[in-house]
Amino acid sequence: MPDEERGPMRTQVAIIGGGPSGLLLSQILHQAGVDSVVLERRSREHVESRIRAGVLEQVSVDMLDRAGVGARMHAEGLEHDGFSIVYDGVPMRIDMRSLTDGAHVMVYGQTELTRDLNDTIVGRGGNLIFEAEDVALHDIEGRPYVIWRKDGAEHRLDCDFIAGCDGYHGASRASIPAAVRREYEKVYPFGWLGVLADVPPCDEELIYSNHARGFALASMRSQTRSRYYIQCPLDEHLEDWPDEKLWDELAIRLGPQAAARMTRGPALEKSIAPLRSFVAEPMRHGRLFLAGDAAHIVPPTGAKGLNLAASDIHYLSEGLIAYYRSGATGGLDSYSGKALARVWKAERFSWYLTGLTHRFPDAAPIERKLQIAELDYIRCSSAAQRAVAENYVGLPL
Ligand code: RFL
Ligand code: PHB
Repeated sequence: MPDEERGPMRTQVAIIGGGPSGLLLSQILHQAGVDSVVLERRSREHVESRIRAGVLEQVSVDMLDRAGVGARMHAEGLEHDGFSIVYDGVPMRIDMRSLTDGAHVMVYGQTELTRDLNDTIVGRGGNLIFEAEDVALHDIEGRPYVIWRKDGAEHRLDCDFIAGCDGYHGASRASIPAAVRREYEKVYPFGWLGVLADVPPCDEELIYSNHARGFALASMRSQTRSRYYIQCPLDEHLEDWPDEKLWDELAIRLGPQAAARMTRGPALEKSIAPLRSFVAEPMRHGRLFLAGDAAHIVPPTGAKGLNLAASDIHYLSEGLIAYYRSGATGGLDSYSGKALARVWKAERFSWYLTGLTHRFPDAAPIERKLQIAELDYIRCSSAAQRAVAENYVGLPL
């Protein structure tokens, strides 16, 4: 029977967007007996093939475990105790484990995490609708509902709350009236050109390099799959970076030690992403709650984007579950404030690490001197190293 004849669907929480935030929220709510429907604009194949983040903080790992989706991550993910920052050609290792109370990070691709969440939700017959077009949010200050189109038909979903998990370009943030929305933004004068290749990584740990030709990062997805990035101008074209030229550039920027251990291979994927710091406040309006990239963007230096999506979902799911258990609205009322307090600290760290490791085209000579002084200070101060490590492994919830 067509939906129009069945009447509108109903759920407790309508989740817009089936990226990491939306999927994780759906799973955590399900565990607590709260009903949700996820509306995702793209196909499952498209969502699972987007190459993005790769580093999970301990608090994100713990959340995925509690959500019951951590098994493959523990079997296939790589635990990292440290990373290096190279400048003036010499590596400086930040030993996260010894500088914190034994904390580490987990290298596990966003593609894999998304697949694990999709498998779990689809496997239990969860309500996850792909290829939902023209999603529109209505009456968010009253009795909310969502309208979308799929296969040529219009559908309607009535709900108690809407979770806007639809990323930076989604429909949710734009549904909050401009008069109550404050947006803070910084656009950096460069982007990252990323390459993925089925070759072993050049090191056991990540290397962030500040080089005269621009920043470079050596990262990985597994023992046999590497992910590298170089800083590039915003108007750079991928056609101008054939594989060999990119490997040559990485070898120069990462320094001779890494270059000697770097294995070259054909690129599986190449892409250019602009760098931006962005926060929209507040993260709640009426019965709409924003989470993840829908509310904030960090530059990728420090790998905080995906982790902030997870911490938003922690606070939001707590508020929603408490509401459905007892009718208490305290957790929902404090959501925006709690989430933003953590978001701004990660924004600060991502901006700081970007400033420390990149070459700014318009930097005055004094700014380069100050950058070197800051790096030298970190090299010789365990207090400064501890501050970097504490933020990199992730601040407590
Ligand atoms: P996502 O992953 O963007 O998911 C949002 C989902 O919503 C869907 N959508 C809609 N659905 C319905 N109706 C609409 N109108 C919709 N509009 C959009 C989208 O198809 C999508 O499936 O946001 P979420 O879930 O908040 O997760 C956030 C993370 O994905 C993000 O923070 C990180 O991937 C950021 N990020 C990186 N973070 C890192 O920590 N390390 C990285 O190396 C890294 N690389 C990246 C990145 C983000 C990138 N983007 C967004 C351009 C590289 C890129 C290219
Ligand atoms: C990645 O592997 O994609 C990655 C790792 C660390 C970062 C950013 C991206 O800071």
